[in-house]
Amino acid sequence: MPMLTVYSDAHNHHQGRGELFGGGFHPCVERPERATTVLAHLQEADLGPIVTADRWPLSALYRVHDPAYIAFLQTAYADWQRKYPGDSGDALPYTFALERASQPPRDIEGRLGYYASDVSTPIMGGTWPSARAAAEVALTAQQHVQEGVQTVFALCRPPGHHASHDRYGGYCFLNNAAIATRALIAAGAKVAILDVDYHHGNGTQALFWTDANPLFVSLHVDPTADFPYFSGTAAERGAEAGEGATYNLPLLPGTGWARYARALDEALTVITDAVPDVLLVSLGLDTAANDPIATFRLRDDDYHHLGAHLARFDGPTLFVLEGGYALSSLGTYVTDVFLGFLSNRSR
Ligand code: OKP
Ligand code: ZN
Repeated sequence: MPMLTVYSDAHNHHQGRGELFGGGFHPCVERPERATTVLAHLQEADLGPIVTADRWPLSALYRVHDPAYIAFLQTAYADWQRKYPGDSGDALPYTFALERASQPPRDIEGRLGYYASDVSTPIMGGTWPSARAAAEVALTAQQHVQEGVQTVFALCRPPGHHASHDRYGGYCFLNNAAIATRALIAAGAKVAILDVDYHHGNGTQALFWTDANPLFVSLHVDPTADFPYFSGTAAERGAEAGEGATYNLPLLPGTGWARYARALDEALTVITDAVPDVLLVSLGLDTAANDPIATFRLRDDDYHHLGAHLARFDGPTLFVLEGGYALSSLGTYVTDVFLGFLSNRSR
């Protein structure tokens, strides 16, 4: 059975110069080549049609994000340029709202710190159009799922799973997976999210913390050891109506395929037991041994296996691209996941 991919070349407008860690400024690993190499490999593998995203109204984003936060994203760079005229560089905060006042401050640098969670996520003039386009890729993809396509890939960039109601960070601005999930739920679907990115999807978890639908299941590195540090333990299981609908499977740094596959099977058992109408996979490829910012040790062949395991769910499946920074392998990892998935599915 073929799959459908949704893409937008508007991701290209978001090209950060650098991110701060380790006491220095480093070229951004979250770069346009990520999406273009994945696209090129999908075209080459010929797994199904590739379509362009439709335009969607901002109301589809307001199901997930604060309108004031959306307005901030739209004007942040112009405000930054007004403060730093000339060659302004990327907008980055330097101080953060650890305790939030009821209103963001007036000055742009204060507003950046109010809405940001880290110094790895630069904003430039192209950030808003790219972030919006990524959300539109996810929205268009979920529309195709609603219309009966069984396997759909939202080739989103920038990624989304660290973005919450009114915070950006971890290279994420709009939570593409959550926006698609809200649209599916609004259409009556019971959704399960499986987040296989190396990093905990703290934004997605926060957005659905008190909701029974969707079920949120995540495999990621132990947050005591790596980003995002402040969420992702097994003890976090949701609250109120959402109690038990968050299921974290943290894994030690250095985890390889054998241990990973056991956790993946546990996750898929939790998901298949819940009998969702749609599975949304937050697909991060930064679990690879050669990823420049991560410590897991998945090897080339393991991405075919990962896809094959995911095929244990036999219903409509929406894949949303998250992280993965090994530029020379990323396209192969993605196509291998789909080759493994499609060859093990009955529809
Ligand atoms: C985004 B996604 C590197 C610092 C990296 C941010 C990581 C964001 C990951 N030493 N900090 O989940 O792939
Ligand atoms: Zn990641």
